[in-house]
Amino acid sequence: MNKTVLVTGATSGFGKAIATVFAQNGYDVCITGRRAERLRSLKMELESAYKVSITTSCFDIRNRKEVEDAVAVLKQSHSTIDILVNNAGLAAGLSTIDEGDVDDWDAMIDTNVKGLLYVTRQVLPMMKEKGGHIFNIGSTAAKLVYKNGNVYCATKFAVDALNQAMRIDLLPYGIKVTGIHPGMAETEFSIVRFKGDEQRAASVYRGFEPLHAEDIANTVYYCATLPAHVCINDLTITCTNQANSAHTIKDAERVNK
Ligand code: NDP
Ligand code: 8X3
Repeated sequence: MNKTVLVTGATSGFGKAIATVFAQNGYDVCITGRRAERLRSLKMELESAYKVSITTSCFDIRNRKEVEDAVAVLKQSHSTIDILVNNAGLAAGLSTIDEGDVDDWDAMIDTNVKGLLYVTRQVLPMMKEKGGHIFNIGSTAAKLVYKNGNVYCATKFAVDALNQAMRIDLLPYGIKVTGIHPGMAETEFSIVRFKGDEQRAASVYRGFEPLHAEDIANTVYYCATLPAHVCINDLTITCTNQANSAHTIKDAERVNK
């Protein structure tokens, strides 16, 4: 029987790439997100390319009842979830704390922190018996606050704290917990942050090669396939032109172009 991976936020970016790499390697994958059409087309694409079963589950991770109902449905078709990738998340806006939009703050806290907790709480009973592996997608913003990043960074610091807490609490069950902390990656992340302004979003990555979603997917897959006694606790991954969340250079600034 194939192992099963549940990936939140699989309609785009990292989540879509993570679902794809696991399907390529023979895992059954449960894919979630709010955009039903994207879930349907990814299911068709992966099932026609690989001999795996893809289950779609469309819900808003901020809504506790929707999360509970969705995982209850998954339980009817899957006795176990071997790997949970808590990936769904967003940044909304970029401004000083005194000018921040409170609705943006709610969206980030509700999605990046509370949504991750809701899903984890519901999935854990499906993992505790046999052990498993939880990946929490944090960020370089979980390690160093940057200007105007305030609440987004706070949510990712919270994810980092939850990585540490889960690792302690889940030791008795043989559940590995890995925090993955990517730097700048050109997904739909900045389009969402800048509310659909694609030009502003593209300008974030101009002049250097950022991470690609596949770089993170391959890293998650690597961590997931290590021997049973080995757990990578925490990984920070940036493109070569980025040192941390506050220091990135353009290719033109490099001395050895
Ligand atoms: P994308 O915007 O491309 O993907 C975000 C995913 O999250 C989508 O599938 C989206 O699905 C899902 N999502 C967002 N809100 C909700 C919600 N309320 N309910 C359910 N699903 C939701 O961005 P990335 O792939 O870049 O982001 C993935 C994760 O990586 C996030 O946690 C982000 O903070 C983090 N990250 C991103 C970095 C980057 O530079 N790109 C760097 C470091 C971390 P849908 O809209 O269909 O609901
Ligand atoms: C996403 C990358 O640099 O906007 O976490 O914080 S950044």
